[in-house]
Amino acid sequence: MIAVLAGGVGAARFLDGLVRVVDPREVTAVVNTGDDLVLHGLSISPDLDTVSYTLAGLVNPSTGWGRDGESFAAMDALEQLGAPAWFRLGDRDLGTHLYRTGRLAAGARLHEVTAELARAWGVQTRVLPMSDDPVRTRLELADGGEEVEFQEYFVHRRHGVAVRRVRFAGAEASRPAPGVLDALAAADCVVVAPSNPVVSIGPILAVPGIAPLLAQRRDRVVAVSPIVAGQAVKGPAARLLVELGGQSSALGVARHLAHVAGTLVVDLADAALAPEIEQVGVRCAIAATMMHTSEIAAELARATLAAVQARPTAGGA
Ligand code: FO1
Repeated sequence: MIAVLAGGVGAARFLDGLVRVVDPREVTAVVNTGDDLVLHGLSISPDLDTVSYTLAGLVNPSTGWGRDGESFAAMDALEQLGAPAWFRLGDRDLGTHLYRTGRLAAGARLHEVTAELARAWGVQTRVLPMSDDPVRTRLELADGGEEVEFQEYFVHRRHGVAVRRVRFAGAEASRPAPGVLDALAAADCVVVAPSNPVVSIGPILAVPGIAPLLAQRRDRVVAVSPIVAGQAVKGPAARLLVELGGQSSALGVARHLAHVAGTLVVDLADAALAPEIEQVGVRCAIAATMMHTSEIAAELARATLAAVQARPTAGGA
């Protein structure tokens, strides 16, 4: 069994590769819900949907999020009424949010609704939210100190503003969703997908119980760097690492995740950083990490598993 800590698009592409090299039923994805929001009265879980749409073959391949072949008639109608339209919800995608909102209002828990959606779309991999409880990523802006919600920062302000603090509201009181700790404890290997270490993996690690369990098993935990040659493959990972006092490099990722991950897979372009990464106590493996195709993603998944399988366990087995 393999468990994967997952954010959005990068994680979904990695998972799509992974299920080509191992039985999809042997994989559990533990997905960030810190990006979740309520908009137009609807409960929206972007990373859960990105992962499930991708594994179901329903995702929009050009954006990596939302559904393929979308129309935006409902969005146009909302915009005409003066409702906020910066967060683009396609008509088909809206069906997902209507379903989730209705089921949650009827008393279902987020992990149950997520499983129902995945089953309906024919996803064989187990997709779990990190928690059923609300945890919300909030960013304090460097200029003025205003605190904004994740999607306000990421989409509305196009992650173009400096941040001085990130917090995960609700995390302390949250519990891991049913199945999460069992999956992480039983997994032969836990992969930290190439997602933003601060705002995608950070919220998962902030759910009580998850980071201590991974720290205990760090020999079995392998992360894939989302930073290549000092740049984020997608999104604000590079600048957030720097703004919060770290470095925008694979070495910065190694330092950020060293408490939970014993191994880091870095891109071929970062091979020269291997000695410094090993110096911070993280074993370094090198592979092609730019997932331009499903075949490259599958090859990356294979290399990631090999990196941790090659590592002796504490007992020397
Ligand atoms: N990302 C955008 O850049 N613009 C959008 O309008 C947008 C809408 C959206 C709707 C549903 C959904 O599931 C995802 C959506 N995303 C959008 C992506 C989302 O903001 C990010 O991928 C994640 O939250 C970060 O992982």
